[in-house]
Amino acid sequence: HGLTTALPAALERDEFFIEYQPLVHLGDGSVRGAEALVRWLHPQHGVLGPDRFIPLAEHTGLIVPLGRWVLEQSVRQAREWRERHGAAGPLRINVNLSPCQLTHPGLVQDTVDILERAGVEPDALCLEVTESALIGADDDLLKPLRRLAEMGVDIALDDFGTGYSNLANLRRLPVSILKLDRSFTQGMQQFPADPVDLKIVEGIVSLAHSLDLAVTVEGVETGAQAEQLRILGCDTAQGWYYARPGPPDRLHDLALVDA
Ligand code: G
Ligand code: G
Ligand code: MN
Ligand code: NA
Repeated sequence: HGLTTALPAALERDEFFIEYQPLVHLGDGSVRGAEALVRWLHPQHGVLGPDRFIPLAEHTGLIVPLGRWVLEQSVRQAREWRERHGAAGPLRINVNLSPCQLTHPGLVQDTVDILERAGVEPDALCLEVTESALIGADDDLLKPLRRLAEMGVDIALDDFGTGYSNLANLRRLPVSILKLDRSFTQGMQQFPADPVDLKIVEGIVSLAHSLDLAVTVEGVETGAQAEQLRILGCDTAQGWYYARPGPPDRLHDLALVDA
């Protein structure tokens, strides 16, 4: 596969870049942070989204150095926002982790080093792991996540609700945030929303809060969705209604607007 063989050189030639999508507090609409989303500016094919190359990078193991690069860039960016943002409050950064990064022995130390080099406190960082990556996870897999969580790094369960995980299982995972999958948000398109969808989200939010987990909703595209999800008690939202993924300076500007 052409893209696969081009990946290592692309990392060396600095062809990857990161876009940031804001995370918005549903209660007051303020920007609280952003999710880092990697892209590849391919010399022939133009901008490629992660769906085009992350699976290839996972397959070849390049995801480990690529993931480390994404983490380093994102944490440095968070540092820059925090310096420029001043009184408006700290902006947090969410970074996606692949399952292969979880099993790589360097994860904890690399993360500690990256935070220290940038002078960023662990509680400014949230690592997103998909629900499916943690289904049936044994203690060896959870150990590095536990250590990161003990240091103050937030762990979010990404795409929650798509992996049919045992809800009772949530208790033993070192997660502090549930990211509710886009499919739930799509059920809120009409106002009022489908009563069954409302009940399901209401149930998830109440379970999450009773376990001390915050709820972030993805894929918010309209004000009506945002309003219904706010009424249901969701804490944070992300989606095109607020902003598409974009360059770091735009996030800074958005955050200043509501400062
Ligand atoms: O925003 P976009 O459509 O490009 O993101 C698609 C998917 O790619 C997201 O669900 C996200 O989980 C994944 N993704 C984006 N950036 C990264 C990354 O740096 N590492 C990993 N492992 N996945 C990412
Ligand atoms: O990690 P995750 O797979 O959740 O990454 C977010 C993905 O969802 C990215 O591909 C991003 O571009 C996409 N996305 C972000 N906001 C919206 C939205 O409001 N609607 C839709 N349909 N997709 C979105
Ligand atoms: Mn994510
Ligand atoms: Na997601």
